[in-house]
Amino acid sequence: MIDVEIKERVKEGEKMWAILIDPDKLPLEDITDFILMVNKSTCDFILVGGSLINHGMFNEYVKKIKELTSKKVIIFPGNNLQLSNHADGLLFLSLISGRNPDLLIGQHVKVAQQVKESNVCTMPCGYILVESNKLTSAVYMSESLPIPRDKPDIAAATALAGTLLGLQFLYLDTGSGADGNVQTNIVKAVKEVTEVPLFIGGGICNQQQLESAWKSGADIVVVGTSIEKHYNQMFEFKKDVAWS
Ligand code: 1GP
Repeated sequence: MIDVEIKERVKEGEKMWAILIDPDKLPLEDITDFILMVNKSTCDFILVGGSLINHGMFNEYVKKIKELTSKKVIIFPGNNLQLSNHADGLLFLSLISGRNPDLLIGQHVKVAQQVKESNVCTMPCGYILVESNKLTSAVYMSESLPIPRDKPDIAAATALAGTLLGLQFLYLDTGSGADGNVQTNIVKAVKEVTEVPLFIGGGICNQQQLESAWKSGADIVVVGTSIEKHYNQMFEFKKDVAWS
């Protein structure tokens, strides 16, 4: 199961990265070429999801990706319609940085039975939005306030509360296409108080930012927009680096 695999790899000290695909930005007809490139990249996982998906073909989209790759596919849902039995894992996100009840528990209630009946490995994940230099879709669509960028203590307390409630993964995000990554002091503060696998995303666009996130405590760094704009950029991200 992918949840166990990630926990073991994190325990062994491995640093990983994932490519995020937003089905609204990459049309189904372009997916074959893109995934064939992803297969040659060093990325560990493929995440699929978005804050706003206008077509109703999410399941078909994930199925197609799985047919084209042996990399594990994890759903990173923007809402409860983004579900597919073809994925290896589902980040079952609770937006713990916000106070919007629908994203804390409401959508989960609506989809719980369907998730239980699916074959997908459910990964309970505390999703924490952090302020960046501009308003991102994730912040706007979630109707929630992000954690202020200069408040690592609030981020740490939020992460700790989430793990004490039993969440097994954490995801710190400034949102897709953010102007500014999650600050290193926030990542460090969260990593100091929790041991669960930590995803980081938002505005990562080069190897230096990837390594900086790993160094400050991220276990899995997620890259979406910069690769979506220039597909070849995926080959610039390396894993075999002396980052520690
Ligand atoms: C967004 O963390 C992801 O939720 C990835 O962000 O698209 O900015 O890389 P980018």
